Amino acid sequence: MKITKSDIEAVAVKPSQYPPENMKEIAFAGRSNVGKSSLLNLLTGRKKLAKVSGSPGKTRTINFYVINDAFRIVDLPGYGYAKVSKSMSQEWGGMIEQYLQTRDNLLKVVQLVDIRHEPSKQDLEMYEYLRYYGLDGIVVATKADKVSRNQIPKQIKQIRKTLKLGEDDIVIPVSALKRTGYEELLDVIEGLLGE
Ligand SMILES: Nc1nc2c(ncn2[C@@H]2O[C@H](COP(=O)(O)OP(=O)(O)OP(=O)(O)O)[C@@H](O)[C@H]2O)c(=O)[nH]1
Ligand SMILES: [Mg+2]
Repeated sequence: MKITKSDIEAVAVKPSQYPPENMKEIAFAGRSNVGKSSLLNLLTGRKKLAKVSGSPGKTRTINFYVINDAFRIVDLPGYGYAKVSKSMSQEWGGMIEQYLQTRDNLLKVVQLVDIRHEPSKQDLEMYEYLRYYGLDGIVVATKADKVSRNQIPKQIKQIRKTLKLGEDDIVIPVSALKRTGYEELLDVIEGLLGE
């Protein structure tokens, strides 16, 4: 699949601001600064579609992007930054959780983790949450340019172990900097949309 058209459709903090459930959606989740917005820009080939920042907590709303007039990618705010000490459920304060729980046209959530680090406790909580709702199965390991080529399999193995991934779950190393890995993710998304 190639993305030839992409546009922001809605910015929401509550369900009344969501667009209608008339297109399938794929959401990006992960801790602040992991590279969710950068991944959206990489997939769409648009450098400035989503705002990216070196300091965590850039995306604070749920942003809906229409892709090829056919489906949506939803860029979620990151977790694990603002109120580190609070539990996941408190921290989400409803916004992300509400979206994940109520959105009938949500197909899958792509969970992003930084390839350099062992997934955090919150990453694991997030993934287990996704598993509970049947939204799991796709993990993107971001910032693959930050580790040497031969480190990649080792890091992926650790991600698989820590997140307790099953054999059918996939981990795709991606670099927004080097623009690598995204074709595989697009193929996976295409497969999901065709199911
Ligand atoms: N080296 C490298 N840096 C990256 C990559 N992807 C993202 N970054 C950098 O990581 C920082 C955070 O990227 P964002 O895309 O804003 O992260 P985010 O997950 O959307 O963050 P929040 O909106 O705060 O949740 C920025 O400085 C990006 O340039 C990558 O593949 N390689
Ligand atoms: Mg962001």
